Amino acid sequence: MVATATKTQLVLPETEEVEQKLATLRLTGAPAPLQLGKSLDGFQKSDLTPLIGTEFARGVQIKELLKAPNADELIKDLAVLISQRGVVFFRDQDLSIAEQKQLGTKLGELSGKPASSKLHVHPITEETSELGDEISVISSERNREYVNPKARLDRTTLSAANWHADITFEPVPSDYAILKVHTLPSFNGHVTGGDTLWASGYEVYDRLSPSFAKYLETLEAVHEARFFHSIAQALGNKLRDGERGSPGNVGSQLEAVHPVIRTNPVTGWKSVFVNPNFTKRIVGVTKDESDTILKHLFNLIQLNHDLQVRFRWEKNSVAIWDNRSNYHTATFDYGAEKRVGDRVVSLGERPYFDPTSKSRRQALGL
Ligand SMILES: O=C(O)CCC(=O)C(=O)O
Ligand SMILES: [Fe+2]
Repeated sequence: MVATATKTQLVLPETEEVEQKLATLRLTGAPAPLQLGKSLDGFQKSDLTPLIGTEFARGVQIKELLKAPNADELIKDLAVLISQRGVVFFRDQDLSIAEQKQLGTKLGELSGKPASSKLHVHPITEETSELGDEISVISSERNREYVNPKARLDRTTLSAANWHADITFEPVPSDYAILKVHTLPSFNGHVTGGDTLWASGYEVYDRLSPSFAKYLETLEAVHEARFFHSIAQALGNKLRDGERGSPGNVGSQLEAVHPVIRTNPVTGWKSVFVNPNFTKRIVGVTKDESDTILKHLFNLIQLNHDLQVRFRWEKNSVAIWDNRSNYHTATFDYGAEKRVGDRVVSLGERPYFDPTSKSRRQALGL
């Protein structure tokens, strides 16, 4: 059973418009968790760690899955697999932008996302973007454009500060994201560097004591990303304040309130849903309490390498992850070289907490 989305109060006055839009939308996902079917059984794949990450064998092409006579069954099972394993990898993909967008759309549609949730348009995507509104180009060169060298001493030197789930500042955040990296840095003559790491929010939940978990289940937190205003300015782009893939994602406030513990509608499992990049404040407690609780939750994400997986990219590797219950972070261990990829982020349901849902370990009887 999936509970209806809880009503949350956004904190800025101009978000009233967003609140009204949200009230008109049906924003829950599938009525019950989905079972993983057998359609992908014939494809060779291996789990990269016990907790998170599965890699398909070389030769499996997403393009072929999309074209297969049982494509809907395959893509639905792929969605369930991604939601269960957190992130799934494919090598050597011959995948066009159109196919990447088609997959981004189908993963959510076939696993029960609300009809009003489409592909996300990032607030800093330029209006004349070559690959279209729904593609974010992840580019090392572009990153360098908006880093102000004068602010060097104000930036953290701790790489683990950048763990996040994508776009949680949106009232209707992401279900899945698909990143294909086609240009990679090299060192000593071979491709290396720029790995990405993912962490399991399901396991973060499972590391809480039952009484603390129960308390966190009553809380909501503010997610905010107004730093994108200055990035858009530095890039010379107008911030996208129209509909960003959902009628619920509009305006320039870039702020939302979400439950601290979230139920994933596809698996039915609970996860911790706060992240170091975007979550600023737990609502209804003192600032000191909020800082202390968030610090502990961020530590669980950042300091537990046994709930993380690290992926070494090759040219045209593809990663697909579930943003509802996982975190990720890039690695900037390369110099002036180019690293470029294309990313599609799809939108899911309005985050909710279902008190009857189970933790991952509970559900798997671990
Ligand atoms: O560049 C990467 O490895 C990941 C960047 C990122 O956070 C994303 O694509 O959502
Ligand atoms: Fe990201």
